[in-house]
Amino acid sequence: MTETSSSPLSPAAQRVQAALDAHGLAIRVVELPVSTRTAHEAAQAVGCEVGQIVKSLVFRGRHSGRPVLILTSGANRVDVEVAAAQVGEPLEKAEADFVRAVTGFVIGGVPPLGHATPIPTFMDEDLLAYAEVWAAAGTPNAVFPIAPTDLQRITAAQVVRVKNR
Ligand code: 5CA
Repeated sequence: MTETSSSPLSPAAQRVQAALDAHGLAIRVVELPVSTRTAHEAAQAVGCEVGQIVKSLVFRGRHSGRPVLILTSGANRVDVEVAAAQVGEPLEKAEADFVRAVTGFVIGGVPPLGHATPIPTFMDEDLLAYAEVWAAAGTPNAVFPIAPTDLQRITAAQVVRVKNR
């Protein structure tokens, strides 16, 4: 076994590492001594552009009550009307308790995969402009790098436009 990390990951980050491992990707979750709670903090922590940070935003279908995950570039704000048109249902921003119940993770650490329940997933097309992006890995100081094409594949995400133009 080739274990390169120096200290064990926290349990929440381990769940994300296991989900990545299940897809056969040689990606290591990194837990940092600094906060990656926001896209700006995460970009600063790993030394990338804020647009390369993947925000894993949970919305709730207004009619169905079902969760929808929108993986958004850290440079963008989701226009809920634009997103709803592509999802096919009016959306509202989810409450923190709902996010925790459906994903199994707390806000600030919600990852794009490895959730407690399956969540239909959409991905901001702007993420595809980068060779590598960084996503949250279960805690507000854990992240992992991934090619956006791999992220799209392992989350089975539908690529969408999330901003108004
Ligand atoms: N770790 C970072 C970068 S990978 C991260 O998780 N960023 S995030 O954008 O995906 O997660 C924070 C998001 O959670 C915020 O953009 C905001 O949309 C949402 N959020 C923050 N506070 C609340 C809250 N009280 N209730 C619902 N959503 C919230």
